[in-house]
Amino acid sequence: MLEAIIALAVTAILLGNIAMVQRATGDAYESSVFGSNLQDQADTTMDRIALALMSTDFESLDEVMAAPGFVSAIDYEVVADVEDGEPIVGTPERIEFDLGNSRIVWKRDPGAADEMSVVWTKHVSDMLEGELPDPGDDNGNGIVDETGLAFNADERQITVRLTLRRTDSRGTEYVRTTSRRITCRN
Ligand SMILES: [Ca+2]
Ligand SMILES: [Ca+2]
Repeated sequence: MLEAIIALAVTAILLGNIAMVQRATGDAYESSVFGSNLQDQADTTMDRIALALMSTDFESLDEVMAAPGFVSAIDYEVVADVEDGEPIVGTPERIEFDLGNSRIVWKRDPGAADEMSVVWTKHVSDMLEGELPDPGDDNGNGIVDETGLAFNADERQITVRLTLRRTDSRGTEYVRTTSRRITCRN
């Protein structure tokens, strides 16, 4: 009888351990999926930004500041054609960080009656990873107090930095940051 109880107890402990291991594996799997989805989202958004800015005439981006300055929105015009060496630009477009809604919004013909806007991503961090609102460059990237989407100019290139931040149902926070240096068309 005692042996049977011990055997049962051992089995129960064993089963309990297996259940715990399975649960832990499930958690790890879910969090890795959550994290990699957020990374994919950051990469896809960066690809879209890069594609837009690559087909832009650098001369038209005069408001983009050099380090340690930055802008969190960029107005540009896509080069539609080149005639006698002069770029013919198309409709104005804008990529902006909507801080209040933590989103990046792309706009075509901003401010016009037929403005078109598309949300490129949600979950944008208020500040870039490691940067704090206190004065100074907290994350040591040469840009001061940069937002979760930040553009800055360097020679004829634009550096784009992006941080996405999202909390899962268990309260675990995921942060994914990506940056890219983009060479404009002209
Ligand atoms: Ca910084
Ligand atoms: Ca700071």
